[in-house]
Amino acid sequence: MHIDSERLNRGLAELARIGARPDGGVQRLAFTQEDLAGREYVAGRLRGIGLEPQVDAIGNLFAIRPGIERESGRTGVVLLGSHTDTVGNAGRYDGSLGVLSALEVLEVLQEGGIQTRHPVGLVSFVNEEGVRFMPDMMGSLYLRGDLDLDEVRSITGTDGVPIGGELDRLRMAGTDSLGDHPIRAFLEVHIEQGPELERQGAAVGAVTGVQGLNWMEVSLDGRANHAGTTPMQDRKDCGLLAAEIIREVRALTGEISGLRGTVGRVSLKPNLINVIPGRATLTVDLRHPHQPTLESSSREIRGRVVRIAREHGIEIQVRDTASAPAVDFDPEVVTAITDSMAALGLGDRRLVSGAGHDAQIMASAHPSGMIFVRSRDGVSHNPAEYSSPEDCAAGAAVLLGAALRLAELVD
Ligand code: HGY
Ligand code: MN
Ligand code: MN
Repeated sequence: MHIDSERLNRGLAELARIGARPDGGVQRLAFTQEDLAGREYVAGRLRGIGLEPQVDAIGNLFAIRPGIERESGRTGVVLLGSHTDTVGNAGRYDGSLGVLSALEVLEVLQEGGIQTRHPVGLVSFVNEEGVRFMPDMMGSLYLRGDLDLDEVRSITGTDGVPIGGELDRLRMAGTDSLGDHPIRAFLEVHIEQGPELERQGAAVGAVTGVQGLNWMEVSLDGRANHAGTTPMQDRKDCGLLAAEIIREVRALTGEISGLRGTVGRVSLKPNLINVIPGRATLTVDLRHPHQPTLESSSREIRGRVVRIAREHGIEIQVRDTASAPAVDFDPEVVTAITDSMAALGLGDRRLVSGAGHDAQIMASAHPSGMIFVRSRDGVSHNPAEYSSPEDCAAGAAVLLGAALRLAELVD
């Protein structure tokens, strides 16, 4: 029983054509036509192997292949998957590799008529990236019950559009419910998006946990004024304050070991050459593997930016927009992964994820784990994102082995 590398990598190329950009990147922002087309591609592939795709009320796509045991409290679905939505101008592997690896495992089971004790399923979560609609990891948060349907539908995007309107416009919502199925374990294949596996010369690694993340949105309200007539000391310049906040985030990362801080989005208003920015909105993304340190760092940066704004005489609002605590993955699931790696002669590398993932959300409700695939130069969220066909196939092969261990192959 082997995965078909050519089929897996052909799928990556086909999916990358959906939302393809002239520079070789891909863009399928959540709840857009491209996002829907990507999900319909996966649904079509599921039908092609005789599995009925199902969709829940916010667009999570899933399919379940029955085991020989009826689902009950004692058994549950070994769920495999990730996401197919992307950031802006993304690469073609982030998320897609996990969904297509899950599809490949199901295809191997179907074509081999393989029987497992427990059901095996695929999920493609909506809006993992959270770049248009926050919070990120929205599909898995909804499955976990952190968000209800009305909450999700009322969330407005950076473009002011509500999710409910997009779901209706795209007819992307369904009436099925993944939450009706007990889940035995969740497994996610994902590119590492960092430099560790490449540094260690390893194609794949078992992920032992994920660092925590906190997102904030900072809104500044100063005073637009004439760039030529306004004396420097009389200005309430939100552009200057935004720059000082960016510096302060970087400074804090120099004071706290292991803290990563990013100001990824800055928008100035009115954003015109001869007008002092009267308003500004910026995002702060903080990450740390030790949850108490992440929390104290978030409090610290919040206090600092409020103090700096006061010194400028500028109004400031800081809003928490997403948080995913640091998690450790389930030892039984990690062992199923490392046993599968060993059986394939793929080493025994273990690592903590720097990026957030749906598995991080799933881990607090179900035994979960992740398999990382080497990223060339550690680059991601960039059209230059690349993992070799061999490494992608290795990731899917480890997934097959781990899934069979958890779903219990029936001879
Ligand atoms: O932000 C992240 O870590 C993930 O790519 N959503
Ligand atoms: Mn991802
Ligand atoms: Mn991502």
